[in-house]
Amino acid sequence: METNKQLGLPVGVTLDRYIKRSQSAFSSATGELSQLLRDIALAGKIVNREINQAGLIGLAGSMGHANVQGESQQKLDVIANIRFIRALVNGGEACAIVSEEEEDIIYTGNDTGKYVVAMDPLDGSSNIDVNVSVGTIFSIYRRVTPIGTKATVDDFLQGGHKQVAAGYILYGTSTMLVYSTGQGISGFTYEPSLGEFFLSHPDIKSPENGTMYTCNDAYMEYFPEAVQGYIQHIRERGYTARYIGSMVADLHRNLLKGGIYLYPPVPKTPDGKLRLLYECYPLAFLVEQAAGKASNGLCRILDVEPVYIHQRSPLYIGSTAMVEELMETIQKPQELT
Ligand code: FBP
Repeated sequence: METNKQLGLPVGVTLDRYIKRSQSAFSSATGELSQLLRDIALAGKIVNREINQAGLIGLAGSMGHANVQGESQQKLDVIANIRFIRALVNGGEACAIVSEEEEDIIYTGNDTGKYVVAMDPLDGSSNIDVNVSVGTIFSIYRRVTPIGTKATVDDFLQGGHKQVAAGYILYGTSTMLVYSTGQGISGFTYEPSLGEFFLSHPDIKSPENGTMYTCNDAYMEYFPEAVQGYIQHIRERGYTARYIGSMVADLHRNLLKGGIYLYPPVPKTPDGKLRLLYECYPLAFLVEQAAGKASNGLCRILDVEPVYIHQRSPLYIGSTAMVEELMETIQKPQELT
């Protein structure tokens, strides 16, 4: 017979409660960043519902034209963009937004807002229609322009170290929100019947090393020679390849199990494919909080100088030992052992 203890087991710590507790650790905290994180989580819940129902409510498929990056824009790219912008406009904490789906800075009308947000509303768009995991990536900065004035590009080009928070939402076998405010990184799993994110992965630490590498193998012959050498070398060591083609899903797997994600420069994208402000910086911030590493092949991603809002960068990110070995190989290719 069940004891009282077994009945009514706690369901867990909600994201809301966790944000509140984290905020109380900072006497100077005013709650605005907390509210911003809640606004992003709310938009994530709505986008999650629309992704799940896409095939039923005509949300699957392409818009039939390209986005500002010249990539085919999916209907869900547009919807996710609308949902996150609306949540940030209504939330009132963000004064401006940079989105992968928009050429220019989006002004929310909240000039009194203390924060700006850079985001990739739906990453891995090529996988949306085939029911493969996709994600949202966000990066938050405290503005440098005076509160009450119109934000400027300077608020976005502060550099990766100036992020006050970053995270991703993974729409996968379950939907998870993983974020950091610079005091470690935790993951929350969405419970749709309660409409709540619950703490499921407290204080994530990425394994120091791994045996999995993640890259688009079709471009191997175009990768820098040292990178080809490194991949050939770890293959000989018996490492395995995993590539979903949705960076958030690939990164999340490697974060928990150990591994390295590589998107080197290739002739088609000589500066790298991935965008610095809303893909590389936030994921580097998170992975470093989990004791991993992220580089552009020459320096830490967080040290890369931002010059313009849709700037691209090569990206090598994941378990410390793997990224370090790759960096050594890039710096001294002849010393592959
Ligand atoms: P989007 O944000 O436009 O989806 O682009 C990023 C991305 O889809 C990553 O998620 C993924 O890792 C990579 O591009 C796939 O690129 P490729 O199709 O060249 O392998």
